[in-house]
Amino acid sequence: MLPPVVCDWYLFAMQPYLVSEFRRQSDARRAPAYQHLRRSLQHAIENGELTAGQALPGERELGKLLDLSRVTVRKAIAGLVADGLLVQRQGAGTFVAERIVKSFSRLTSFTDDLRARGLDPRSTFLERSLGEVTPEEAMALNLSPGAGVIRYYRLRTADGVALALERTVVPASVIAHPDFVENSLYEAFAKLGIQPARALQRLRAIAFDAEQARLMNLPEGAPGLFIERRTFLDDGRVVEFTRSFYRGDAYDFVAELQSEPTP
Ligand code: 16G
Repeated sequence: MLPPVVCDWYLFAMQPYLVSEFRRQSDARRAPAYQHLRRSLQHAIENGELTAGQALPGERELGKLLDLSRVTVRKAIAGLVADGLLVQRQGAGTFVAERIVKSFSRLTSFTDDLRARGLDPRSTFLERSLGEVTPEEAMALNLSPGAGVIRYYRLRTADGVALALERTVVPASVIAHPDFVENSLYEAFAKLGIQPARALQRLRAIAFDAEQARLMNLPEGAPGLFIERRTFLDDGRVVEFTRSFYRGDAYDFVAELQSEPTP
């Protein structure tokens, strides 16, 4: 008699991938086994072997498949849950996150966040210009009146779905020509050897106005998240002043909080 089918077909389909990826990770670097598994699962998500909403094999099956203890499997999964790539549902198991879970305390880019989920992030430039700093931008970027700035207004999509609108201002002393950013701002920074070190962010709820809703293909008044970010280099220079309007139904923002030490 055939054994009962306990897994969906894709779990079988992804097993050879996971086994060979786990071997590859283990051969490539010396690290604890849970880190190899964590990377292997992350790569499975990035490469679309596991997609949003799919269930992971149970801890026992994963352990058996890769010859790992349940403690090791649990540790790897806990790391991916903390990264927002996996979610655990009481009694139901572990799933690839459907909403984009974004850490409020990690300095990542739109491109980083979406690539980590196996999606294809793109920018459509609605505006791209060189101009003179406004008083408000000068305050945000610590620039003197008259300084040059590059302004971008981008529609951000992932696999063709609109997820955000972003208005970014960068000092012209950092990026000299508007065309230098092709798709990702942070990739352009990296090409210039610029490493964002920290950022200040504020977030509030908004409703998309008629024009934004049209661009995002949403009904007017759809809920959104407004996030303002000022990004600094190690030497204190501000390299970015961005106002992002993220889709409220697609993102969860998470932050790890610590209690104040008692004096
Ligand atoms: C994120 C940032 C935004 C930054 C952009 C760069 C938030 C809330 N905002 O959307 O400030 O400009 O990433 O992404 O995280 P890029 O490198 O893909 O252009």
